[in-house]
Amino acid sequence: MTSLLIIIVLVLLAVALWQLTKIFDLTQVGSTSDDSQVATDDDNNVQGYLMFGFLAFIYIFTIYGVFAWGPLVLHTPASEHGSLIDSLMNITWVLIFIVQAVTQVLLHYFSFKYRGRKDQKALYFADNNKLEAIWSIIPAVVLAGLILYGLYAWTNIMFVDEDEDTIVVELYAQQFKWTARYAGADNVLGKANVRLIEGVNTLGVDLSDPYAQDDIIVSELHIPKGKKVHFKMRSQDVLHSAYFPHFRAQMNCVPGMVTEFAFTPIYTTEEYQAMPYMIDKVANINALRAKKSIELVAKGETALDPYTFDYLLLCNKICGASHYNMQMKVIVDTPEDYKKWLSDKATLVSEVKAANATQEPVEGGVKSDSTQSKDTVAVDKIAMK
Ligand SMILES: [Cu+2]
Repeated sequence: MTSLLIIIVLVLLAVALWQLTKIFDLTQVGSTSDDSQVATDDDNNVQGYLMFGFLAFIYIFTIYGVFAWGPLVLHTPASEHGSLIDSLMNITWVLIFIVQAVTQVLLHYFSFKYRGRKDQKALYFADNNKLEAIWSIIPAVVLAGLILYGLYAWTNIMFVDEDEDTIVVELYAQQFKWTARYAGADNVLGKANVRLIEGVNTLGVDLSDPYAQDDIIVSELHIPKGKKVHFKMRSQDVLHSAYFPHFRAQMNCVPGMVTEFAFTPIYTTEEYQAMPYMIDKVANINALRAKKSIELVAKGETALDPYTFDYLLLCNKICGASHYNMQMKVIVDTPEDYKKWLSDKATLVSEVKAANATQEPVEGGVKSDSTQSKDTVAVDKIAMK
C-alpha cells in the first residue's frame, strides 16, 4: 500500500514538473536569448574545458583510491602457488594502469584540441596503414604475453601428480553451508550419491563402499602446513564456488560433478596471525568495533565481540538468500597438531552405527536428523535478521 502511494506521489510530481517547464517556456517567448539547437563556439569551448576537468577528476580519483583503499587488498599469500597468482595479477594491473594513463590523456587532449569551431570543416582522413599496424601489433604482442604467462601459471597450479603424497579432502557445498570429508587412512574417498543422504550421513556416502569405511565428516577444516591438500568439491543443490582468498584458490562446485583444486599452505594460522601487518589490521578492526560497541551499549544493546583473524572458506557464487554467510573456518596446523586433531575424530560409519543404536527403541518413529534440523534453524535465524 505504501509503495502504491509513493508511486502515485512520484507520478504527480513528474506531471507538476512537466507543467512547470511548459510555463517556463511560455515566459521565454519573445525574448532575445539564443535558443538555437546548434552549438556555438562558446558552447564548444565550455565542453572542451569540461573534458579536461573530467580528465583531472579521473586521475585524482584514481590516486585517491590507491591510497584510501590500497591497504585493504589481500596481503601475503598463504599458499605455495599464491605468489605466482599475485605476480600475474600485479603485472596485469601495471599494464592496465600504464595503458589507461596514456590513452585517457590522448583521448581528452584531442577532444579538446579538435573541438568544434565555426566555419571549420573536419578533415577527411581515410586510413593510415602504419598507424593501424602499430596499434594492432603492440596490444596483440602484450596480450599474447599475458595469456601465455597466465596459461603457464594455470597449468603449474592445477597440475597434481597422482603419485604425489597428498591429503584428499572433499568439500561438500549446499545452501548455505560447507561440510568437509577426510578420506581417512586409505586416502581414498568412498563413493557418494545424493540419494543415499539419510540421518547423520548428510553427504550421501555409500556406506557399503570399502573406501568409505574410514571417511570422517567435519564442519571445521583443519589442514597441515607444508603438505599438499587435494580438494574434491561437490554441490548438493545449485552452483557454489569454493573460495579461499588467503590461499589464492577458487573453484566452482557444480551439482552432478566433482571439481578439484590442490594447494600447499605455507603459514599456520598462528604464524599468519602474528604477521605485523595482520596485527595492525586486527587492531584497526577492533578499534572500529570498540567504537561501535560504545554506541550499541548506549542504546542498551550488546557489545560486539573482539575480532581474531582466521582463514576462511567462502562461497563466491551468489547461491541464495544466505549466500553471504556461507563460510567455513579453516585452520592451518603444524603437521603434529593436525594429526592429533584428526586422530580423535569418529568415522562416519561409527557415527551412523551410534545414531542407529539410539534410534532403534523408537518404534514407528520418524528418524530425526539432528544436525540437519539444527543448521536449518540457524539459517532461518540468519535470514530473519
Ligand atoms: Cu553458495
